[in-house]
Amino acid sequence: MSETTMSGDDLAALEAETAAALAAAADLRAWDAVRVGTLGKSGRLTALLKGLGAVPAEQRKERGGALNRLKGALEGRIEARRAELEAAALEARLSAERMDVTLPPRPFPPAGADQGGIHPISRTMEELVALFGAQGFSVAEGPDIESDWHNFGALNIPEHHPARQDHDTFYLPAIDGRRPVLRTHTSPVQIRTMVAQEPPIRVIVPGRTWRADHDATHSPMFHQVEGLVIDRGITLGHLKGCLIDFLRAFFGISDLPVRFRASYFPFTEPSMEVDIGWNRRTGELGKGGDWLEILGSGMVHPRVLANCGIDPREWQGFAFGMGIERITMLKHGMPDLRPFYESDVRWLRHWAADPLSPPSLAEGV
Ligand code: 2NM
Repeated sequence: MSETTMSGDDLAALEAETAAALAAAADLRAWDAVRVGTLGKSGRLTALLKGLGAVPAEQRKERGGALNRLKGALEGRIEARRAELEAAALEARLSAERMDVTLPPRPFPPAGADQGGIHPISRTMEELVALFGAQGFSVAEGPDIESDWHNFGALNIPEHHPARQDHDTFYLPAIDGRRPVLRTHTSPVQIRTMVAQEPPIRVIVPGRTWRADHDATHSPMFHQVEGLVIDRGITLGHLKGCLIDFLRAFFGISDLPVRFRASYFPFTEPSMEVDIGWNRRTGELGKGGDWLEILGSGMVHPRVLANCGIDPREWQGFAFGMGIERITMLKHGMPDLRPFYESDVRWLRHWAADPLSPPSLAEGV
């Protein structure tokens, strides 16, 4: 008997065979082969439908109806199996890619591994970003090679100031009669920020700085972080609160004594050195009875604001600056500045921070 004259039993057999083939199809590829072999251009059901024209006219209506019912049934079975296989594939992927987000961080360094770590300068910079970030500061960056105006002139540093003399500043060969400098502080970035942005401004500027100075406590290249806040009605009270909060959080001493002492900088008026409590004999920070100078600060000089196109009658602000090597050495009790730049793997291994545990305020930086 040819396919075109297949009996009702044969249709039932086609349905049963297709159902068995679908059940045996273990993945979507095998499923698609069954679908094509049944409903495709040369599929078994398609061949039966094509043969309908050859069926004697008196049987054709009944035969057509049976084929259409079979077609509906097969389409239903094929679709149901596709849904089943897709759900199984998703389930397999979900369980293969499962991870436990409650696991504690891996220990650092993992046993036997020679893993990299975060350099203490970088770690301190990350902590500064986290702590000042929590006070609403964003981070600004600028070039190491600066114009005289950005590094000195705009900051109200007069022509005769010792910082301008060659023994402090690295000058580069003149271009069009102007000598570029390697920035001696990160303040030129605050200048660039004030020139480019409308107040209110709240930025910190961590970065590399350069001075022609080299001994046990000075390196010709070192790092600073400076901060700048410009808004309406900013006072010395804001400066003090900001820096006291920062120092106590950074050193992890909630009652760390902090003292503000009148000083002088050309770019701030009034200017203040900031001291923290320590014990001179043991080197321990806290209520040790002695004072240690830690940073410089002040209210931004109105002339500096005006130099940057900001009206000092409408806007006021404070700024501060400190050495990153210095606060890092104090925080960790490091005795010597020079190893920071020597790339001695033993020193790095000893002082490196865990790359998998970035500073967080919740745990204390
Ligand atoms: C310090 C101390 C005091 C300072 C001032 C400025 C600017 F650009 F706003 F004028 N930037 N940084 C500043 C003030 C820096 O470092 C010891």
